[in-house]
Amino acid sequence: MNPDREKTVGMALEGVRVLDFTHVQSGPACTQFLAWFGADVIKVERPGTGDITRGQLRDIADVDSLYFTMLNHNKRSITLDTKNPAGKTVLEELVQCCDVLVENFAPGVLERMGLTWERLQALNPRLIAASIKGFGPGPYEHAKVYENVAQCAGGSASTTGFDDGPPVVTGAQIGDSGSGLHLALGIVAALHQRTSTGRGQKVTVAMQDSVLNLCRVKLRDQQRLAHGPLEEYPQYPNGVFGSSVPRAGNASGGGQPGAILRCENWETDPNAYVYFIAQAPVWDRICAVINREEWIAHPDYATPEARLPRLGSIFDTIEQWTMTRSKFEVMDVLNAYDIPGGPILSMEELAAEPSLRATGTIVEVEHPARGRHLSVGNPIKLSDSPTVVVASPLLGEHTEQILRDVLHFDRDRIAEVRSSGALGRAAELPPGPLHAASSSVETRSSSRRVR
Ligand code: CAO
Repeated sequence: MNPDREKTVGMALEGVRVLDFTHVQSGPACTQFLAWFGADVIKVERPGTGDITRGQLRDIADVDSLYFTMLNHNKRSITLDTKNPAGKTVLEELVQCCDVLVENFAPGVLERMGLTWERLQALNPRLIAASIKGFGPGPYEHAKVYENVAQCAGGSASTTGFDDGPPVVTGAQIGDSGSGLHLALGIVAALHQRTSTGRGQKVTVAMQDSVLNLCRVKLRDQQRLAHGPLEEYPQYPNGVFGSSVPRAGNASGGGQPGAILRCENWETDPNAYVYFIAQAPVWDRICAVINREEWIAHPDYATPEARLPRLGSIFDTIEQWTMTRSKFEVMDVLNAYDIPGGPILSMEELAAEPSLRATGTIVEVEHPARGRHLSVGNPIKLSDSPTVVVASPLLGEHTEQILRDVLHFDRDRIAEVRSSGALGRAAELPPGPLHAASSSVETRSSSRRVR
């Protein structure tokens, strides 16, 4: 790890310093994971505007958007105009004292800044240079890519939705945050390999590849299709299968038939539904619950094969039962019988869910400008490296601190860089509580993390 980094213990990635040259969602999601695990993540931002998401989808005027605050926890921010010669020099000095550089600019941007792989290696042979692009080498390698493009190009959209409708993109950000997660794993692997080789390496993730990886079971089904119809798909046995995997609606992809079924009050509540899995080993219990004991031994229903052509009417019958109860009452019964299923939970319900707050998956964070807001905390729980979620930095909040403590600039050097215009204006902290961030798991009484 970085030799001049002070020795600290307690977090999995303590001692790792990351030059975070990311923006929008995919890259920031990656570096947020690294920061949650204890890496010192230094976010380099353009003076004046910073990461474009600071100003996107704003709910409060002149305050960093939730889009930004929820993807940039636990980081420090330095403003640096990397097109200014003095700013570029500072950037290169940062490269020299970081373990990892992470970027997700459009193809060619880093090279236009002069930071080719060769230059990066010359500056710091131990550097791990990690990048997200929309596509890997191929026909679209120069394309700029956003979430939904990746979902479409990676096979998710063509396999999501209903057979009689158009392709559908999912609300889960599998292109952006999914790619960030893949990149974070690559970085951790490269850090581990460096401990034996002493060398850095390039880590690249294409959003198309990440989405395809998450759609792995659909490529499985594409190959199964060559050997006959996909019997667990709703198209079986009466529909027509073409040459590629069709959209399967809400049918389970896991080999057990499943469906989303209405519950009590579905007419007025758009989320009054449960996901019901007609798992073969508990078929007799399902029959008991819905008062259809005669199905247990009936030749039309007793085996999974016999049930397949009747799944539509079987789920209609089960739904007659689920519609008599709330989704939570249905869940109580299913859990009592060990029948797999899940309530359709709205964002409103998730935000209020006590168990998610207790584990720190939903956290309340105090931000100096916006006050208290909800965020999704670290979903990966390490018993020896618990995450404390800290508010995202204000634009350039740590500029001077980083120049002084990381690059060891003296007053004169800081003044010189500032007068060049490379740093922009220093950020002003608003009055009020200082940056205290807390989660329901662990509350930090100290203000901002001091490094
Ligand atoms: N100082 C000065 N200039 C800076 C700077 C700084 N601190 N930081 C960035 N810049 C400049 C870059 O040098 C570049 O300028 P040039 O084009 O003149 O070289 C520009 O800002 C950034 O360019 P960009 O093309 O990356 O940004 P964009 O808004 O046009 O495109 C995006 C955004 C996301 C489509 C593109 O970055 C991309 O395709 N990234 C890879 C895929 C990806 O991660 N997509 C997910 C985005 S989340 O939905």
